[in-house]
Amino acid sequence: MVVEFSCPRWALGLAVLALCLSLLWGCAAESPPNASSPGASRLDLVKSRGQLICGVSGELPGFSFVDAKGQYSGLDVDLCRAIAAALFDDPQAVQYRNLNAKERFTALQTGEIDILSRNTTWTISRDTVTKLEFITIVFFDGQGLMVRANSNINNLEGLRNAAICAQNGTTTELNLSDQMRKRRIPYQPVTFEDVNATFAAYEAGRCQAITADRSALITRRTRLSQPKDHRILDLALSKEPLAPAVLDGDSQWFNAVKAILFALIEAEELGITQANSSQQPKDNATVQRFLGGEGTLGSDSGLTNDFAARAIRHGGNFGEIYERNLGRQSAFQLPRSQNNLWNQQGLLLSPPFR
Ligand SMILES: N[C@@H](CCC(=O)N[C@@H](CS)C(=O)NCC(=O)O)C(=O)O
Repeated sequence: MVVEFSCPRWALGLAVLALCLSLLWGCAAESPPNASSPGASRLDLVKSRGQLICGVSGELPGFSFVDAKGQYSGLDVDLCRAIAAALFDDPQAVQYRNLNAKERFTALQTGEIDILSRNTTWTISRDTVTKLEFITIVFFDGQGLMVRANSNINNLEGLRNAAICAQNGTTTELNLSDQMRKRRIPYQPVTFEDVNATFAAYEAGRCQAITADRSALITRRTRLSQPKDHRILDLALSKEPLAPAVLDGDSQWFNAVKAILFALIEAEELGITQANSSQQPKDNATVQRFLGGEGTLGSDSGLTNDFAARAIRHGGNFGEIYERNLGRQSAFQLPRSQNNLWNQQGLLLSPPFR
C-alpha cells in the first residue's frame, strides 16, 4: 500500500523558515563571541563588556612585555591602559592577547581584539587590503641590522652571501629583500614565525646578522646572554611608522580611540601631567575644554567629557608614558628625537582639541 503524504504549502513554508532560523542561530553561535553585530559600533560593545581587549606582542620589552608574574608593561600596553582609563576610569580594565606578527591582523578581522597596539608599521596595503584603520603614529622607527660586535660587518655590502635572520609576516622581511635586490647583494634569508626562535637562531650563530625594527633590536638585545657582544649598525633600511590600529568601517570606535590617543599627545603639549592634572587653572579655556570642564568634546566622541582627565590622571601624558617605558626612566634610555612633540623638533602632533 502506498501511503500518500500530502503537505499543505503553508506547513512546508513554516518548516523551511524553522530550518533557516535554526541554521542562522547555529551560525551566530559559531561567530566570535566578541564580534559586533553589523551596524553596531564596537564602542558600545566594549562599554557593555566593561573591558578592552587589546592585541599586543608580549615579547618586546619597552613596547609590550609580559613578565613571569603575568604583568604587562611597555608603551603599547600603556596606550591600552589609557584607553581603558578613559572609558572606564580604570586602567586595569584590559585583557591582553599576545599575538605574533602573522596572527595580529586576523585577530582584528575576526573581532577577537578591539585594538591592535603592537609595534605595527602603518602601510598603505595594510590600510586597504588588510582593512585596518591606523589611529596615529606613536613611534617613528626604522629597520635596523644587528651583528656580532667583533665582526667586521659595517654595512649591507658586508653581508654578501650571509645568512640574515628575520621574523616572517613583517615589513622587515620585505624591506630586506628590496634593499638587497637594489644593491644586487645575494644573501640567505632565514625566517621564523616566532620572535624567540628568530633571536635564538641569531644568537646560536645560524645567521651573521638579524634584522628588525631598530627599537626591537635595541630592546631585545638586552635579553641576549651577552648584550655587549652585539652591535646595531648605523643604518636604516626603511621607515617604520608604528601605529595602533582598529578594524576599518567603524568610525565611531575609530574616532573614540583617536580622541583618547591624541589626548595623551595634547596633554604633553599643554604641560598637563599625571601629577598636576587635577590642579589646572579654571580660567584657561583650552585646558578646560580639553579636560571636560567646558564643552562637549568627549560626549561628541561617545565618551565622557572628562575622558582625557581620566587617562592622564591614571597613566600620565604621552611624554611620561615614553620616558617610563623607553626613555630616561627605562633600561633603554632611548632619546625622544623624532618621537618628540612637533614643537620640540619631533614629529608627534595632535590636532587641536576644539
Ligand atoms: N613593524 C614591523 C615589524 C613588527 C614585528 O612583528 N616585529 C617582530 C620582530 S622583533 C616582533 O615584534 N615580534 C614579536 C612577536 O612576534 O611577538 C611590522 O609591522 O611588520
